[in-house]
Amino acid sequence: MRISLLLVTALSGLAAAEDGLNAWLRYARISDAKSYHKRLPSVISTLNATKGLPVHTAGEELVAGISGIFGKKISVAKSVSSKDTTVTVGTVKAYAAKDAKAAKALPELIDDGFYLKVSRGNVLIIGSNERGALYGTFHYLKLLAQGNTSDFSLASNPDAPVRWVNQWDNMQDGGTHGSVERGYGGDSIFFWDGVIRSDLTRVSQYGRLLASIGLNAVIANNVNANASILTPENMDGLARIADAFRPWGVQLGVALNFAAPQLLGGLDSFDPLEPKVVNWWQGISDNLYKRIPDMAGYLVKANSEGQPGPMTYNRTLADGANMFARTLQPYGGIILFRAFVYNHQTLNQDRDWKADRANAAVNYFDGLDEKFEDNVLVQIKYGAIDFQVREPVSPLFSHLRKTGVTIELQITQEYLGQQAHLVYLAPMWKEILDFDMRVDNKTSPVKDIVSGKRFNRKLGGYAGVVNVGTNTTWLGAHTAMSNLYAYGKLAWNPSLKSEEILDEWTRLTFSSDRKVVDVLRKISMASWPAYENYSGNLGIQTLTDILLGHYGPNPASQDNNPWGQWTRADADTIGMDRTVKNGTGNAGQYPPEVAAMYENIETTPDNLLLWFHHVPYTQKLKSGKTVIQHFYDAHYEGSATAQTFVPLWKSLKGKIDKERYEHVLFRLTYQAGHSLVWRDSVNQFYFNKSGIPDQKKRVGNHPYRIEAEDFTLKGYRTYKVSPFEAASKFHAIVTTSNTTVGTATTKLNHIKTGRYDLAINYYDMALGNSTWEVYVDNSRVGKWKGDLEYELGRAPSPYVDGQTATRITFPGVKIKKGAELKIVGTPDGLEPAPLDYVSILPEGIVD
Ligand code: GCV
Repeated sequence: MRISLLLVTALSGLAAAEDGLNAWLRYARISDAKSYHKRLPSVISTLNATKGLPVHTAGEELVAGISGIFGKKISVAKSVSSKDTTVTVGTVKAYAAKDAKAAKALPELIDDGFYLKVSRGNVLIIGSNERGALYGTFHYLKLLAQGNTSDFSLASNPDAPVRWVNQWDNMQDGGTHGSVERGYGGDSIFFWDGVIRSDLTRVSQYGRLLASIGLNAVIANNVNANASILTPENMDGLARIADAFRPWGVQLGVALNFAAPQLLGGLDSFDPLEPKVVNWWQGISDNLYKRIPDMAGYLVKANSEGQPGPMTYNRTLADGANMFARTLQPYGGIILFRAFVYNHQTLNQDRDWKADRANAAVNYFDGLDEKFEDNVLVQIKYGAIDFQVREPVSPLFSHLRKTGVTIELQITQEYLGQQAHLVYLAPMWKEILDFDMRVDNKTSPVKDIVSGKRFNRKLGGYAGVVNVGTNTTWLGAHTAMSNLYAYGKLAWNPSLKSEEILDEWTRLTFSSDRKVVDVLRKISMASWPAYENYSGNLGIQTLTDILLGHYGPNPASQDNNPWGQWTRADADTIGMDRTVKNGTGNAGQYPPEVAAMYENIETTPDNLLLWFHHVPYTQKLKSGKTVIQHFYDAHYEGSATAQTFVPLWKSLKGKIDKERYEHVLFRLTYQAGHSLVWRDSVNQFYFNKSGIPDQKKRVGNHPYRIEAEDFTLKGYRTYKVSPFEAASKFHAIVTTSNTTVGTATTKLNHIKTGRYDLAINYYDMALGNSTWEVYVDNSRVGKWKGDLEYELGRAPSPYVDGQTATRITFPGVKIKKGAELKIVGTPDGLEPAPLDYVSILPEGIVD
């Protein structure tokens, strides 16, 4: 009963406003809908459907889809006459029971695969299993939603069996980084106040989205796991989550805290070789499977970033993983054991030129390949460090031959703009998946290592850190959902092209209008290169604040701490020397052909130059530019590209519903402003460090700017910003107290009378909601509030820094020569209405 209620709620959401909840499954009415009716089936026949299982769900989804897209009411029939055009859905087994001969003639299907045939209104959707039948149904509905009713047939099989989602949801708000660690779309849809939520409607809706892109399991709780997930009450709650997912063919898995036997079980040890510990875990697995017979398995982060693990007892990582694996074997479960193992406390950049976090995974896992149980998969982040804007593929992919692996991708944009910047990630993932590791000098693309093909392994696949939340947009921004869509699509078929995935997503999410598809393609395909250009290029990593929110610029934070995301930048040189000859030896962890390429500066691609080599700023790139000039130029180019997103999106006005049009416009406008913050911070930082001027004389030279500290101040005072580069000319102004209203005035004697874009750079901290008003000759041009912490889900910051720096622009303001410009800042809470500068920009100029 509970399950069917959830289903009804999920499906009835279809008619809701365009708030993003239905993402790409809107089933929006197609134009000229009636003209399709005769080409559509008139009844649905579900073979052997059981309520609460995917074939039954498929029937309901077909009813909802065909009614939504075409306004045609069809229903699931008990019996079907030969006169009806029918959509038949079921498993191979059920189909064979009905028509053994026809079932024999089906193409080969592996687990989760499906066969789909459309023939003059008759449709056959046969899955290798229930899940496959649902996947085939979604495939058919996606075609219908794009107006495609043509006859065709297709057999589709997944490239890899493991296509999982990892959510980093804490049991409690205020856990590591809030309710969802590195989540920018609101609170957890699973947990609240230490327990599983009673209303799991959103979980069911999430299951629907995941099933529609072929994803088959979810770890709902954070890898930084709280042992309390395993209390009997929470195990019951987990069973309810599994119930909510089951109709969608999505299995549930659990992230474990290695020390749970001690933390929760009251044992005096969590040594994986101690029988009492092993028994304790066996009891946990038994109890979980009693409640969730189809549980997918476990995810474990051990001996990393403060998490406990087997090495606490001088046991190997394999000893740890195998302990869990054996408890799962009676039930067919698997364990994903993370390769993200490193010590964040002992690395020392001053003492040891050869210290390197990028070496950790291979160092820890070497020698263990033969030792893992068959149901252990090692889960490897795509790069050797941590989800940076560009990293070489993790060398560990080439070391494990016997052990299955999953590649960990991050859909939530932790280091990549936190959904406040649009960054379409499929092109980056494609580069990684297509990268040829040349193991044994043979073709070895990462996608074939991951799927298991390259080393003949049965198990392997994908784990995507998604981190949706209660926001109706799921990820915090409508456009960020193209990344989730692309993740599912690539996990099913990594050979798809980024553009084709995107176009399909756009048509389903927004509109099939050619212009809409073109504009989203233009913006999205330009977005990763732009972000790389303005946030950290040449393989230097995302130059963000790694000690605080991982969001805004702060290059200095990379170095001089044990986190190991170093740049080793000094006055003359920059980059990590990872060569074998002279550096950390990391290049040597790759198979010989790749190692040779990275060892040699001549053959290292420019976009990874500073990942592998420590060079002077004056080092010439293959383009002929110096490293430092490339930095300057790239930051200008990247942020210039981000400016184009706004007019491109505006050209779609009227073609997108108002709610989503405004939502996306707001974010793209913000991104355009914040990309300038990135540009100026990083450029100022390296100009200051190297002392080498920009050949094009842009860096540090902004003729349209008036620094806030140069205004006449009343109730405001000058404030030295830290890090210095987060403010133009290193200073901002703040109100003299948090109850004093500040006024900053200046005379615009240097401009000609005319229309200008008035751009104001200010800081919106998470400590209050200051208000600013701007006047020209006492006439108010605008007023705004510092409430971005509610509008954007990105990590909040209480500081005047690169995370909070932002821009607001008032376009086309008429200003007379000699006019008085006045800004009034009213502090709120502890936010002192900070201001950095004002730019009076002639039309067409952005600076
Ligand atoms: C879940 C990075 C993130 C952490 C995350 C960790 C991991 O360090 O910043 O939030 O913790 O990776 O993947 O385990």
